[in-house]
Amino acid sequence: MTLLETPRIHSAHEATAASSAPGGYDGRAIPADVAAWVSDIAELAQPAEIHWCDGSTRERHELLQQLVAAGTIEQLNPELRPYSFVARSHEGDVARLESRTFICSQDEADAGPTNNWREPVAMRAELTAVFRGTMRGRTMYVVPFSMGPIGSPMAKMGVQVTDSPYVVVSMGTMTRMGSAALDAIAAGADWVPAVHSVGAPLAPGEHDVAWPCNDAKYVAHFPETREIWSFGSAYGGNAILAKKAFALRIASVQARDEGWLAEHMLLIKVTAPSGKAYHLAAAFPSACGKTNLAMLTPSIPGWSVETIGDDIAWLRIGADGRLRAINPEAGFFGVAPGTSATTNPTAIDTLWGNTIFTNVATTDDGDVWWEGLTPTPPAHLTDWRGRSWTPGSGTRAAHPNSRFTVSARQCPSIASTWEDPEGVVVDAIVFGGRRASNVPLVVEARDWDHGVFMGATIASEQTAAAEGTVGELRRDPFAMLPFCGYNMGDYFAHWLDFGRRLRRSARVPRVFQVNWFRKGADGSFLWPGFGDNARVLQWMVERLEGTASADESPLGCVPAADGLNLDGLDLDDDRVRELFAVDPAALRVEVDDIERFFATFGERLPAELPRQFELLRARLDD
Ligand code: TSX
Ligand code: MN
Repeated sequence: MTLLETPRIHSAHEATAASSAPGGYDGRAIPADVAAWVSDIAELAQPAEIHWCDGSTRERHELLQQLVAAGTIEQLNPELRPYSFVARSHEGDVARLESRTFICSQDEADAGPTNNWREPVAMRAELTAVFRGTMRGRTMYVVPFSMGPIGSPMAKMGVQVTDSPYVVVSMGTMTRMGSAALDAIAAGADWVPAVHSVGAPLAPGEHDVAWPCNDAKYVAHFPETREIWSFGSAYGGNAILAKKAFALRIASVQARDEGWLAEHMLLIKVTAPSGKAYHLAAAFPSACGKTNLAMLTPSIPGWSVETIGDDIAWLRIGADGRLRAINPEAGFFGVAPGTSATTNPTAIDTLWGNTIFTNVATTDDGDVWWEGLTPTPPAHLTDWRGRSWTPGSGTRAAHPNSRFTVSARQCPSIASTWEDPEGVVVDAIVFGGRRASNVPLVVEARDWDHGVFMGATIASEQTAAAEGTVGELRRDPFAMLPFCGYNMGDYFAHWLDFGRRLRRSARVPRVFQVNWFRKGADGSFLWPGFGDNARVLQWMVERLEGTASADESPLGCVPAADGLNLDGLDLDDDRVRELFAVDPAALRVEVDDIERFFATFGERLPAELPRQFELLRARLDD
């Protein structure tokens, strides 16, 4: 292939970089395999320039200025929201695209029935055609990053190339990005290559648009060669490849092969009035209030919750035989609508400044607004599309999937241990979903395998984080349906095997299932949720300590009559009964549905799972 334009290689520190390129930048050595790969991608994508990102504050500042000049982002009023920006995306580039997310394993069965499979050679050919010349007229940024604290035995490296400076600044917030990560790679760490283009080459002299993207979109993963190729979108999960594509889809495959777990889980530290602390890892499908739980302000005196992570956890059996976890991310990419001083005051405090908002509305004085931020909207806004908006217009001011991108360091509830390279010890695992019926407020699994069954049978009513019909019940095992890079039958087997390994070592974490969203016969939520969820955390902690009593139900252990702390809550006994009611007839229908869902995995489904639903059927018939 011939190059139409020879890429010019430079970094934020151009003088040293240009002279040492491609062998080094900022006076550092570029690992030969990274340099060779970058050169191959440049030959294919034909960028006008190559910029090696060092992750410095100055570099970020220059990129932000450039994004303002390009009209991609707009600076908010610095007196109201210091050093913060709003991005308005293309109207067709607002969410993850599951229909365009591909797992390209050699054998279709290794992708499994929950993924879109593409034959790798064919997909490679298709992507090569799509990427040819895709970065013409643009700068290709090389973004070395670490998932997990650099130097942690649990961290993993990657290098993303992208032609979107918006993606670079997002990666800068969400990962440990820059020279230190490249140094770790130079020192011999494995790295995952991730190629990203917005798919909008610029002809000479062509004026750029504010949010370049392409109608044709791909988020392709090659699990066997550990590669990611993403095209056509600059939006969050499609483009910040360190997050869903790497830290979940590719990492889940690495985890299977290396004997650990890469999970769609928040991580919190819960401290009891006694001062004793416990760590919980909790999996919820997208937009179930995971970030709210990760930043919970308990309503009950003496209890505290601190944040380790809000979206992804990597779990491993430590040298001491205990389950340990890190948050591989460095920031929050949270859903804005519904976030308020009542639902999540900690998030509101986190967002005081240094935040990039995407697809929110803006106020006339240059601040942000979204549905749910205040009980009533301001009299006039500029909506997420950039149009004048007034209340009662019948449209939403902010996009339902609008986001904030902010460093975790800014979170007032961040735990001092959140970057502990050894991870925190996980005492309990929690599975949740958004369920109007059938699922009680909290149930404790009878043992690990029953817990795996709970994880495998998570279902949630659809929200706006992905395409799909809002309100529809979707089975979302382990909240990993869109994020598991291999056959989920094998994934269940891996969880069961992981439990066997935990049993051989020290202590097996307890497993719980929660549902904050159960509705009564009158259609209203039965549980106040939010800060009162700390009452459920209290019961879990007391179960761990062996002090809380429980009753057996067909679904598992539920709090005994006086087991759950309801002090100061105005919740009548009938409502509490409804919250924990087990309806055998309705559950039998659900078990049939689970059986049909499990059947889609065929012979890859481990026998333990059908055994678990037969045990459940037997308990329902008792
Ligand atoms: O995040 C939520 N959590 C977890 C909080 C730690 N949400 C918001 C979900 C959308 C992202 C909830 N919504 C929760 C919850 O526990 N519970 C509910 C349902 C609910 C909504 C409003 C009320 C009560 C429950 N309001 C009043 O009762 C006044
Ligand atoms: Mn998520």
